[in-house]
Amino acid sequence: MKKRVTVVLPTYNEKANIERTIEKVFEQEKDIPGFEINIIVADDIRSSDGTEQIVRSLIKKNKKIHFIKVEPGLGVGLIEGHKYALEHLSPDILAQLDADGQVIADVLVGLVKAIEEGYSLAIGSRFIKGGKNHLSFIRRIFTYGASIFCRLMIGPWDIGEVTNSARAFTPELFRKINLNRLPWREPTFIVQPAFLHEAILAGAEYKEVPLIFKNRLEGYSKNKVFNYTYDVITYGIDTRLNSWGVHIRFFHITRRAKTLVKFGLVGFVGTLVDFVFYKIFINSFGIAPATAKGFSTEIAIINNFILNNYWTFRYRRTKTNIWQKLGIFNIVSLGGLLIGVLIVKYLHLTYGDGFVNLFGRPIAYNNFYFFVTIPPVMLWNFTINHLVTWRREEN
Ligand SMILES: Nc1nc2c(ncn2[C@@H]2O[C@H](COP(=O)(O)OP(=O)(O)OP(=O)(O)O)[C@@H](O)[C@H]2O)c(=O)[nH]1
Ligand SMILES: [Mg+2]
Repeated sequence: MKKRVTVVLPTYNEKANIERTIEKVFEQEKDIPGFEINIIVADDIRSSDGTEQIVRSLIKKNKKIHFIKVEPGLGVGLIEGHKYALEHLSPDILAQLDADGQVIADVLVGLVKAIEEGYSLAIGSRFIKGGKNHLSFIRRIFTYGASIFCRLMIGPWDIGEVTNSARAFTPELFRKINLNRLPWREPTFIVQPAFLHEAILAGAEYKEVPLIFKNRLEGYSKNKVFNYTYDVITYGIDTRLNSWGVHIRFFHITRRAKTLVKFGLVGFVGTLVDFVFYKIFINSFGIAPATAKGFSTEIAIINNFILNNYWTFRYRRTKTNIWQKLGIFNIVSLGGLLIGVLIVKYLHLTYGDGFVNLFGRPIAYNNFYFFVTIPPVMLWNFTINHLVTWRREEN
């Protein structure tokens, strides 16, 4: 009876590479006698280039290939892939590789052998003898920078490679890893260093084996180096704080803060839209300030909904569809609209129409009425939309 190693290949638009990668992986079977290879392609639901069709046609000829569709994010692809393997394939070793042909597939042989030697985690590494990194200069700087930073902040010092997916581990180790703490659902590559960290906390005995990393064969990179840097730094700080006993979920907060920053920018644009229409309604149509504010805000609401849905909260999986969200967003924003209208009404009743001279120019009171409404309305909007409209689906 042969032992089985399952290899997860996460894909996101890899039609140009997936077939060759699968072939190369199966070719390694001859160098790991006693093992049978099974492949799980974990294809991102956003993949639209026909990766799925290619894999499905390969599956017809080869039952050792499996296919799952997964939610966005590299971490989701990897973790769901391993979960699938554990549920359906009774693997002896879990492995994972990039699907774009960048890693020379023979690393798999080294990975499997390390597990056979008794290690519970094998790491494909560009940092040890025999390993190579053929990326562009900028990307190499990132690889080195991330490595040094993670060794210092997260540890352990003796692991060089933290940012590559080429790894193998035992099912026992995988089951011990605290997936609730691992930010694997975040659509960022942080899962690579974070998984390593959690594996070590779970008691992994590790070994690095040489990995040769080329430039990708075809297709385009999904690695957003800037975002990745942000995440590596905040994750590193998070783990360091935790090791000092400061449990403030720094990584989580700074990732959420990204959302808050985006929401703030949308709010800013919306406020400009609101203000422009508010002034047009007052000056060109002679509409009273409070009424003008009501109409201009509704226009801004629609503007903000579109921006938030397709940008700020783009990756949020919610239980509601877009029309329900638009409805909820509108109801929620009506709260903000009401707050705005009441404030303008109150100020208008109290102070009336008038002008102040600012830098030699007369500025209408209604401008100030408008600006007073911004902070309370923003606060209301963010809180409620965060908690209600784009409420994360619970699992
Ligand atoms: N399922 C899934 N797979 C992904 C996602 N992002 C990347 N991948 C796959 O993960 C692997 C690594 O992604 P790459 O874009 O090659 O990242 P990289 O190797 O750091 O960048 P390059 O050097 O430019 O290729 C590839 O097989 C991708 O198709 C994702 O969001 N979901
Ligand atoms: Mg790649």
